[in-house]
Amino acid sequence: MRATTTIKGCCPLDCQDTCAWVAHVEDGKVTKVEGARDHPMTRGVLCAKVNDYQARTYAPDRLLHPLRRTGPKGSGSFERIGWEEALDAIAGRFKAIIADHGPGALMPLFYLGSMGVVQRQAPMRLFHALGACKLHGEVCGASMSVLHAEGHPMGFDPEEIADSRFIVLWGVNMLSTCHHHWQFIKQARQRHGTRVVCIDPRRTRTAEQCDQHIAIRPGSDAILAAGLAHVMLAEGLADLDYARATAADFDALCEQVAAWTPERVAEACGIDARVVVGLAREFATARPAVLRAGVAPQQTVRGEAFVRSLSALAMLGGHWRHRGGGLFIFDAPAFDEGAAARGDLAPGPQRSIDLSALGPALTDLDPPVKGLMVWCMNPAVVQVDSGRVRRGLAREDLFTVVLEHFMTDTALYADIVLPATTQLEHFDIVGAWGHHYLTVNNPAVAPRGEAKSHGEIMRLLAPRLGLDHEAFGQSDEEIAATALPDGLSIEALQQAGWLKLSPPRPDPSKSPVALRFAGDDPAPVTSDALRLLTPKSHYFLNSSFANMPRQRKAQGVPALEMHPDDANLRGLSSGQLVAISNERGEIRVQLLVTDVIRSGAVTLVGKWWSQPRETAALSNILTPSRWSAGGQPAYNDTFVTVAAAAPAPAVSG
Ligand SMILES: Nc1nc2c(c(=O)[nH]1)N[C@H]1C(S)=C(S)[C@@H](COP(=O)(O)OP(=O)(O)OC[C@H]3O[C@@H](n4cnc5c(=O)[nH]c(N)nc54)[C@H](O)[C@@H]3O)O[C@H]1N2
Ligand SMILES: Nc1nc2c(c(=O)[nH]1)N[C@H]1C(S)=C(S)[C@@H](COP(=O)(O)OP(=O)(O)OC[C@H]3O[C@@H](n4cnc5c(=O)[nH]c(N)nc54)[C@H](O)[C@@H]3O)O[C@H]1N2
Ligand code: SF4
Ligand SMILES: [Mo]
Repeated sequence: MRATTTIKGCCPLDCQDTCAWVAHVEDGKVTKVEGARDHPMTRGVLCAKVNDYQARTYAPDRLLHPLRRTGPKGSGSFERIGWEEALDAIAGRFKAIIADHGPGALMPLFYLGSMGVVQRQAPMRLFHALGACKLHGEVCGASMSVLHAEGHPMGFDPEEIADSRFIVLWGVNMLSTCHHHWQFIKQARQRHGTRVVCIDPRRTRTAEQCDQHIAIRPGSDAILAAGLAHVMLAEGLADLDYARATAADFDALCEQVAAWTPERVAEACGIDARVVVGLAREFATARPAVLRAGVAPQQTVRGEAFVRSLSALAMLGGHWRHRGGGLFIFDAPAFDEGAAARGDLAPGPQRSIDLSALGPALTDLDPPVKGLMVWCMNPAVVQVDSGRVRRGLAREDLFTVVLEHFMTDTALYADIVLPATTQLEHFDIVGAWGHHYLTVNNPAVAPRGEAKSHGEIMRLLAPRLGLDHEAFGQSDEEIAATALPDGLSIEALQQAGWLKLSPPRPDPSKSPVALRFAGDDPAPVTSDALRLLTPKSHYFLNSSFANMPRQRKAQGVPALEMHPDDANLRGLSSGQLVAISNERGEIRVQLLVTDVIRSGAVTLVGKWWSQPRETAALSNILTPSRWSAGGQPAYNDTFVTVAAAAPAPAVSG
């Protein structure tokens, strides 16, 4: 029998659950990863994306050596080079850019491909110390961050939801996107007979498990919220004392909802007026209710109106008074991830670029960005208006470095590609955006090939860039330690595996905030335009895993879901190839006629890559260069026409 050792680690992916795992190692190879049984969120199970994470580490198409571009940008022509050569080339080019254009011409770009503190923040030390650009903004939930910064509480310990008496899952597909939260819903149902309502234009696998599904017209959620408030005030169901204490402008609030009668709301939201009244009564009389909201409804030009309306509703109901009540969109353990980036190394003020607007950053900025380093993000697939992003990435005068596991659409545009370690091969600590545990990840095996951690890449680049501060000599463990709260050491965290670092439960009654209900109607729709929604897929994590055989097979092929009424109007039927188009471009996929999506909207699930050709479906070719006032990319303000497409002629040869 071969000896198996087990190593404690955790999932690095951008998901609310941050699962702890146990990696099983035989003969220096990870044979499986299992969810940690004793972790209060994970409880022994990983999700359908990650339960064979080792396959990602051992994938045959994994990047294992540095590469240099040899053909046109985007063409995929690269040659293998050594690390010395790659690092010298990057440092040489970065120094030349600084000499010619100043450090503000160098741009970092990273998001949440790994949520690890070291993988995310270590490279930022270089950019800060050089006085290069820094980043602000978010791709994902900029609206909730804006409201949070204003003082609106956005979450609490999700374990409390086991004691909620009424749960509204508002634009969240929990059973696909954060399924470890479902256990608390189950407990609430068992303990208290709690009813669960789902508000989503699509009948998701989550909606199917709820007591009621309200298939709202997308983009009209703030109006529904105003309608619920209208009924609560009209029927004397609001918690007026609490609302007066929390709202900076309570009378204005009442005025805003006066016109939103159930009938008017029903018309705007495409639902029944009785549903509005029923929901308002249940929500108002539960002690307490929780609004458990997701990300997609924020991803419009009016994202802040959505979040602000839900915050107002939770306060009007007085739900924050009780354990398990209030609004939950996100919450996180209390530690300071940003400290690991060492912003204090900056010699002076830095130019700051919105990380969610790479298209404008690369095509519009003056003075232009001349050097770009990307890690933990696949902007050529995930950013809005990806045609514009690609035009930027294709600029011959832009020098681009990409740190990656795979040859993604973004890596195809790189001048230099560096192979990064996976979570089984490096040390890191990982926070969460849906619970309060900070979890440690110990490396299970040595890196494959020549892959390196981002801490190591930082340590190797720093001296070449003339940076010699002690911050550049720190180990990955020391880099991680800079993010820990006072009194907590990496050793103590490693000993424990994970620690609950709960922030205090919010008490909105202590500091009034600006509550508002949005009054304006959702974007007008022309007769044949359909709203394109591009929600998360069950088997991919955004664009991650779209190249992995098991996950691809399980996800199937890209397909456009369309309601039978909309299909009949256009004479379209299931299985045929359709062209989805607007002024920015066109993509072609199979049609699936189904009533899982309400009429007026169509859904293309999943972030597919441009390769292989048979499953190419880059939905962000169609999404607009538009952001909410708070900087949220408006993925879901995408209007398209759909028509039959002749199949592309077969290529002979
Ligand atoms: N399996 C899987 N899990 C993931 C991810 C993934 O890609 N795959 N991604 C991770 C990330 S980065 C995030 S941000 C989270 C997101 O997690 P969620 O917020 O759950 O995911 P979304 O798919 O963005 O949106 C949720 C639901 O909102 C609905 N929706 C769309 N527009 C509207 C609207 O106008 N109103 C209402 N009420 N509903 C609307 C969609 O149909 C969808 O079912 O998931 C994380 N977890
Ligand atoms: N149309 C549309 N677009 C969307 C969305 C949508 O719903 N619809 N959702 C948006 C949302 S909510 C989000 S959060 C974004 C997500 O956008 P991204 O954060 O870009 O997420 P991924 O697509 O998973 O890409 C992450 C990349 O990081 C790489 N990676 C993972 N771990 C590491 C590591 O340790 N080191 C390095 N160097 N690389 C690593 C992965 O291989 C992957 O290519 O997409 C957004 N884009
Ligand atoms: S993606 Fe989310 S649910 Fe899946 S293993 Fe990672 S943290 Fe857990
Ligand atoms: Mo996200």
